[in-house]
Amino acid sequence: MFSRVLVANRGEIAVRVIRALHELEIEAVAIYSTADKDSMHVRLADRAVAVGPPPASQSYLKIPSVIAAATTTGCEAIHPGYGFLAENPAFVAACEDNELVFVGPTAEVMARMGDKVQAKAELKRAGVPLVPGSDEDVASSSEARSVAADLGYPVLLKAAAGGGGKGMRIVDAEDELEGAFQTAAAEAEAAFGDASLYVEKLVRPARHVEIQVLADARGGVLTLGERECSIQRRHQKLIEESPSPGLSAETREALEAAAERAATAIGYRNAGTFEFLLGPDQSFYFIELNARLQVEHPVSELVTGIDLVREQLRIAAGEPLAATGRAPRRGHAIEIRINAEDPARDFAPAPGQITSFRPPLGPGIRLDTFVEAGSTVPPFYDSLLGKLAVWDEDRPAAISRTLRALGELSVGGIPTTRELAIQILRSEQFTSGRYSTSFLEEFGQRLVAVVTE
Ligand code: MV4
Repeated sequence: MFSRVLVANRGEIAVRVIRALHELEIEAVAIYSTADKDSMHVRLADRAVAVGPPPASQSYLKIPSVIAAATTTGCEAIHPGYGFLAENPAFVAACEDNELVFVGPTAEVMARMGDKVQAKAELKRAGVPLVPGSDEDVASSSEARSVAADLGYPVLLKAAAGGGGKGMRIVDAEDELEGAFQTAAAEAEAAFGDASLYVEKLVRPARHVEIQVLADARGGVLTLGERECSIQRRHQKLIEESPSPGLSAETREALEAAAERAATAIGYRNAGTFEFLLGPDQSFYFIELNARLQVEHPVSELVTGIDLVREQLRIAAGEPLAATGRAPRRGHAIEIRINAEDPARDFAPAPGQITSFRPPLGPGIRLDTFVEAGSTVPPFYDSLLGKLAVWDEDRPAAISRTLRALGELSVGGIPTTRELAIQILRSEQFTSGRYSTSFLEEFGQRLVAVVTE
């Protein structure tokens, strides 16, 4: 196992990775921008290296600075967390060039899976069901129009270099295609430097269900069940849970078998997530592979008892998985993202100073956060303050316990999404489990009105 590892991230995920390192008796080296010099991850690490000024492009995203922080401190490996450099093949290559182990997949697999069209083609060959669509990039709006005519409207235009909803446009009818094509291509070019688009039939209503896997360097694959991620707003997930209330045991096994086949077929190594859309008739379609640890990973940890970060480190160190196949699981887990956002201002980020902080505690509660009373939340990064993850025997008990914990949580000084989460958990649509990705579009206004009145 490694003896010293660089944590190339900040915020709650840097704290989370440092905890896993310390439990394995590995020294943790933090990096920080000047905006984060007093942040919790810096204080919990054994050493910390300044990498630049506040903008991420000049600090956390600056590959030479991050690599230098690792080499000058004698680190053997780098854990990227999520976001920042976690899915950047050039960064993985830079690690390889400097004899640093990247805690994640190889640069080669990452680059292949980062191209969504190529990822779909490889998974199709592995026998994984895909949404019907153009199997290739469409070169022009007229080609998109001809594919869409064959598929039937509504269709979705997606960026080949994209993911997470950027450069995506719903097209309800042919007369909207030209405009949607131009905006989606421009958005994709601006966000990814690549305007390539592909076309898919729109699955609606759909649930967003993802399968967590671990894969080792010898081809061993363990699946850890699903996370239901349909409660989201502008492609930002707000609540995740496992198991999904909308999945039959047969469909769950089919999804896990598909993810296992896919991981094997592409030679995947690391923790990874296969995203699927689930139709109301239990039909399912692969959409994307997330080749990293995800924000919502605690949900899977709570139902399986497996520490995903510890397993990532073991896999990166060349150790085989202790078990493969299906991880046993028990009970129900719910995660609530607590964001520094103002419901009265359409959930605009609301950084600032936290004047008081009371974390929820007690049975079945886990809080992954980097803030405490007196913390300053800088305006340069995402608005995630922390994640409340709750476990209980079954879904109704987990919902009650989550509401109890949200009642205990108190954040003073800045507005948060706490109250919105309470309204969602109390809604009939959520408690019944009958919701889709349209949940907040359909009920968001009403719930926000309750919060802001
Ligand atoms: C879709 C889809 C429906 N049909 N693809 C969203 C992010 C990215 N990972 C893929 N996503 C979707 N792809 C097809 N063919 C629905 C989503 C989707 C979604 C779409 C609009 C608004 C909210 C959404 C939330 C989750 C998934």
